[in-house]
Amino acid sequence: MRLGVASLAGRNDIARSNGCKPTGEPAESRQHAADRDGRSHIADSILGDTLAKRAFRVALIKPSHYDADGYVIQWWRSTLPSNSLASVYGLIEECARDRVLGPDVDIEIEAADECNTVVDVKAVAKRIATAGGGMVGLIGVQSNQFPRALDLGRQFRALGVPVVMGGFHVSGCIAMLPSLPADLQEALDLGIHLFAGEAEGRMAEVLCDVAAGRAKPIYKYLNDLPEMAAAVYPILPRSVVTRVAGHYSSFDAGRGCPFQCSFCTIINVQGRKSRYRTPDDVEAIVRANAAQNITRFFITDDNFARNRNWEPILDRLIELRERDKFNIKLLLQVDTLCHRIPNFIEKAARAGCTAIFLGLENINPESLMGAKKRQNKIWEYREMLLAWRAQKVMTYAGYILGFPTDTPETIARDIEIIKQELPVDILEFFYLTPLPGSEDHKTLHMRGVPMDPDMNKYDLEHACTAHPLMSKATWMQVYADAWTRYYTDEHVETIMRRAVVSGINRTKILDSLTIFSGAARIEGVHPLQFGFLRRKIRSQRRHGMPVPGALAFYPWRVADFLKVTAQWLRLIWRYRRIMARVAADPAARSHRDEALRPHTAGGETDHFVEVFADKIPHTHGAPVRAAAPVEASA
Ligand code: B12
Ligand code: SF4
Repeated sequence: MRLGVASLAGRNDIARSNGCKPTGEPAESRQHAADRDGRSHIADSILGDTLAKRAFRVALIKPSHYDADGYVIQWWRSTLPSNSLASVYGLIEECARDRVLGPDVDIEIEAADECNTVVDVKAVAKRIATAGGGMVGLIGVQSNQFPRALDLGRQFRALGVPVVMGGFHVSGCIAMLPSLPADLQEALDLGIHLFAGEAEGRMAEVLCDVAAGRAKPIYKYLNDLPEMAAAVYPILPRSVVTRVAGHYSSFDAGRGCPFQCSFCTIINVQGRKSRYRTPDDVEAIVRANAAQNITRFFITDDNFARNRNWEPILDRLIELRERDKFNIKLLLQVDTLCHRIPNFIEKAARAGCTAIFLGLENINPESLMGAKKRQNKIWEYREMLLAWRAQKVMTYAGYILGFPTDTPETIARDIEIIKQELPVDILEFFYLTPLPGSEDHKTLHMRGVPMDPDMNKYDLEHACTAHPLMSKATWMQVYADAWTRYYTDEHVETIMRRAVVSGINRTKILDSLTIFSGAARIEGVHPLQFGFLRRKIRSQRRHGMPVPGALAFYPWRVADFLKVTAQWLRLIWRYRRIMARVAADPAARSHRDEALRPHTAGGETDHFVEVFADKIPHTHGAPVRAAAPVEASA
């Protein structure tokens, strides 16, 4: 029997008998190559006898990506939730509620974030077959996750399972490039359907098409961005959320950012106009999660400060916290001008914000201007960071290495300046990367400048194109050195002292320092991808890499595990001792240093701003330029 065709034909029946509107081509012409070609016997046995059932099972998988050895980066517990997964889960749940495949067809859903769950491809395919049909959705696939997503898609296609893939790689490439890149074409050749744009209001169409065996190769909705008000909201079952340490869930309170940073993909996919959820929707999200005993949220807006509805949303969250006693804790992403918005920081803290991510990106105005990040005004950094600190909110700042004028010396100097003069807690480093979907990527692509063809490396932890002043080896060394330079024991102690005197939660700062200091250096992964207890599955190796024999793999894995665990234990022990010393020191409660010096708003210029005085353009509000640059302190 021709399995995949049979299963699609079966769904065809479901879709037709239940009124999904047909959209064109005859079913046979729409079968992708992989359907027409021979398929494995497993597929035959899996999908064989199940067509009579009236259920359609959707397996949502958020792919991870590969480490340098070709093993999937996954953990017993991850540290950050996937909002893409929650968003798409909410949309499929809506389709299930609305019975979009007909009154007699149950839509069953399962969801897995590969960062914290090992995906058993055959078992998933079997569950889909047992249900009577369905599909796999590869969710929120970023460029660095595309090779892994393709490998998963390849395996599911070989078993005859329909696969649809969405996310920033698909959307970014289709939004910015004049033609389809080879990797997206490879996905199409495997019979994987691609979805570009946002799926709110479009998911029923996709499900109906897949169920009817008439899914389009590409769904393109990039020029038609859905409104967020009253849109279906992100949600995940508790069993999925609890696989994230700290049981954080997520939602986006809005999309779109007005700025124009040239390395950013977001503006080219989600647009520059602020689209936002209503306070009622946000309350509904909080209540739905609280009903599952989940009250911690990562609000994933790239820039919550530019969400035009930030104030009524925060007011509602404050009400839920203070009046209804929901123990809400928030993690927000904001920009470096947010302190200028009256009441923003104070209200964020009252709404439960305990930590923020912000894109400091660099302290050299020349680099910021070059990347069109004009809104980052370094002479306001200290005031902004102190404003968050005054509210006991911890700050995580992203710092990009590899702007055109960066050299090992300037980077070393700048990190020392930050340590001494800026009251930021956690600094995380990234390579400047031409991410598909960004203006930078498009420019290099159009000019034919070589870029690494391996998308797995577009994780901001690899040098993906040449730097004008540093060789690749030097740039890599600079990246490795940056972590070591910032997270010295001495500076870790200073950050702890600053936290104690500012009343920032000690456990939180200790845990974050440990993770951000160790993730890149011990595990070889960026802290944003970190989790607890690394898993390496022998058989889940990158396509094309040999699966090692058990006798070679397990002894290596045990040695690897013991080495890494010993390194972690040493780091944990060291940092705990430092914190104990700081906590016991009465002087810590009155600690002062240059970074904590109160900002008087009296027009004074910070020392580091003077260092860059000749690079600051004549922008409104910039301090008066000093005659000559002052010697840096590093
Ligand atoms: C939250 C977030 C994270 C979180 C969680 C990941 C997640 N996807 O939720 C964390 C912190 C883990 C993370 C990490 C990283 N991230 Co991130 N992240 C984001 C952020 C801010 C929001 C994601 C989100 O929820 N978007 C909203 C959802 C609804 O949009 P969506 O994912 O596109 O999904 C919609 C459509 O694409 C479509 N869709 C998606 N999947 C599917 C599947 C099917 C079947 C269908 C029909 C439709 C469909 O429907 C969805 C609903 O409309 C985005 C920026 C952004 N604005 O999206 C960056 C972003 C996705 N991250 C990015 C990057 C680079 C990273 C990192 C590599 C490094 C870093 N500095 O952040 C790491 C590595 C992650 C890893 N390997 O796991 C880039 C990716 C660019 C690219 N070309 O790949 C983005 C775009 C930001 C940027 N710098 O430009 N990230
Ligand atoms: S501020 Fe952030 S989201 Fe906005 S354009 Fe710049 S990098 Fe992108």
